[in-house]
Amino acid sequence: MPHAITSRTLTSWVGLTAVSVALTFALLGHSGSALASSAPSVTAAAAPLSVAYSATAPTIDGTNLDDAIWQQATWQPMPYLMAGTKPQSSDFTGRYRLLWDEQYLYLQAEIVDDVLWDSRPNPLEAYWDDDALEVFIDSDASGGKHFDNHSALAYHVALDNQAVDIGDDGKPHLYNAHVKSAWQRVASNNPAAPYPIIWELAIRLYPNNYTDAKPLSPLTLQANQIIGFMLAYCDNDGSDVSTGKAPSQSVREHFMGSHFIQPVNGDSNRGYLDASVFGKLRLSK
Ligand SMILES: [Ca+2]
Ligand SMILES: [Ca+2]
Ligand SMILES: [Ca+2]
Ligand SMILES: [Ca+2]
Repeated sequence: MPHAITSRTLTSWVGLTAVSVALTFALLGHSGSALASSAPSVTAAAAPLSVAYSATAPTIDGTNLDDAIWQQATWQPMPYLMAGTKPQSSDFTGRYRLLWDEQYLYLQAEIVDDVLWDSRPNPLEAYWDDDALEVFIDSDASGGKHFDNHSALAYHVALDNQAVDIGDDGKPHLYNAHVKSAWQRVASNNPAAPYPIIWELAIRLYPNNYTDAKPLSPLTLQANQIIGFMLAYCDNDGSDVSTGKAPSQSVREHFMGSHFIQPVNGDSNRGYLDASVFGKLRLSK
């Protein structure tokens, strides 16, 4: 097993004391950005989340929560701790909404993160210990082990908008053709504003038997398709650097997700291994 993966597995144990039941979100003090006041109970066993069809494709540019296209979609929370420690709302808070058309699953997230951290310039190195938006996709909701195959993918979208996952060879690879990504900070004249990030993705879905040796064409999405899905955020603010750790060795502080994962031996960080812990989406039209 590569050293990097060992580090990640160990990370999941460090400081993990309990699964968060729900975060109580603080209301954010800027227009149109009040996060949910309480988190619904979201579990992998819950009914599929209905995702609305959009006849007009949203522009992926990391702007505009008020875009009429996105008003068709319902905000969903990211309240569950999967590794590390539970953050204050000013440290991390996230919510997201989804749309689809025949070409893409679209995602708009609003992320509050007090410090943006990208200490490893190599996009293939310990990307989960830099800030990253992580999207888990299982195009046919087959579930099962996917660490080194593509029956499901865990795209770690980094601050440079590149998408990384483990390939069939057990090593990290870029899958930038699968995920179009853009993010920006929200400007405000309020000095107390959290300056959240609007992060937008357009995600291609691929067949269960996609391989790196024989990449297949993306799927044409269809109404009533059931898709395995989770969203997570790897939050590192570099706080361990101030206590002596080298930036290249710093470890993410919080790994927060959209779905409750039943821990195994105390470990809730199972999404990158097992697609059976994902939630489900139904494409509605
Ligand atoms: Ca943070
Ligand atoms: Ca990096
Ligand atoms: Ca699958
Ligand atoms: Ca951060």
